[in-house]
Amino acid sequence: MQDKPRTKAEVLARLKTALKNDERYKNGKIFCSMCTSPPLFAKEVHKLFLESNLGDKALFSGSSQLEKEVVATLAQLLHGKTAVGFLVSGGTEANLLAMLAARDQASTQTPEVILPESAHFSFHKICRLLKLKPVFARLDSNFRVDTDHVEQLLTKNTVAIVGTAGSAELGTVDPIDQLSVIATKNDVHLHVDAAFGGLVLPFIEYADNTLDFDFKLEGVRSITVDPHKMGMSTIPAGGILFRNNTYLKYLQTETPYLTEQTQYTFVGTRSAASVAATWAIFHLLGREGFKKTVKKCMQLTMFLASKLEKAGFEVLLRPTLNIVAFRYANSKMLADNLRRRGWFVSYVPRLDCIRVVIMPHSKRRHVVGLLRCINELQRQNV
Ligand code: 0PR
Repeated sequence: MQDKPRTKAEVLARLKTALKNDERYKNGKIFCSMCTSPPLFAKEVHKLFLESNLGDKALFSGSSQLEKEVVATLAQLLHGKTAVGFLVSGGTEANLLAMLAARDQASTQTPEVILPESAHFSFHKICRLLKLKPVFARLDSNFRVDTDHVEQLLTKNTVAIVGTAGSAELGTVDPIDQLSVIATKNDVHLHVDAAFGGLVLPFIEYADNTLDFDFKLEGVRSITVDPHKMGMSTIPAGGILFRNNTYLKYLQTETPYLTEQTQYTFVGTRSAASVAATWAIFHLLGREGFKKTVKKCMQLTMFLASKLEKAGFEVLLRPTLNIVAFRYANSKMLADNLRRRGWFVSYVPRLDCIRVVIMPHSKRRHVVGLLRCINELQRQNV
């Protein structure tokens, strides 16, 4: 820290330089992120609640009420009549709390968790932290977890089975209905990581119910659902829901000198700003608004997938959610070259493919621009 204070203008000038080096969603070139630009109104609401701390609920009872209402809305969307939960720092913390509850409700000293090979990398961190042994289940030809293999991997030490509703790499939804049957039969905690898909799937009408993923299924005990992804909210806004309040005791920590005597989240001091922003978005858009946004994303996703197919690329699967994955002779090189030209897509080494996430900030003209650049590189054979 320098000795003398600086002027606001000096400080701002330096900050603006930093901001210039950040990519902006509105430029439409970010196709590798699951976050997006929140509606302007949500950003304004965020600012109103900057000082409010959900780590001290009685001091900020208004904000605390907003959190309860956001959780109630999420619970309603996910058919959780008795569900309880919290808004947390993100999908990682949400998954962590679910795994903590799963581990501590079981009595084994050598806990194991069955994860699909496609599980988000947050589970790798969580397993290290909670000393859980990760056991990986194979995927089937549609990149969904092979439920026969899950069943084979069950042991007396299994404390949880994880299924993903909207995998980070491909946007696939595991057969949660079948996992629910297995979990119920074996009395094991089934956690659904719907960090991404949890605010997409409820707004798509599917012909069948094989994509059911929520508390409608009796084996599902907890769900991660993040407003800062397809909820379009400000960061940090993750969400964790439990089927009912019996799981809360595993999360509980005494906070004797605070205005409330218990905390359930991992993070202590917690901003209410993104909670208020989430509340605002839910009310501003309603189900209709979400349906419209999701529909636009899905239409653009299908448009991109079909154009890529026509151009001769191998599209790995018909998109379930708003993610397209495709291969090229040298996918890594194509991703690098796109990036050099300012287009941000992800290269997924595990599947040797390129992943394109179509978020609400992606417009048709941006997708057309991306396709043009891909086609150019393809023609130049680079
Ligand atoms: N579960 C799933 C299915 C996820 O996709 C993610 C994150 C998480 C859990 C963890 O959530 P948090 O990152 O909120 O803790 N998925 C994104 C991803 O890995 C995170 C992300 C978002 C990465 C925006 C980059 C980015 O620019 O792709």
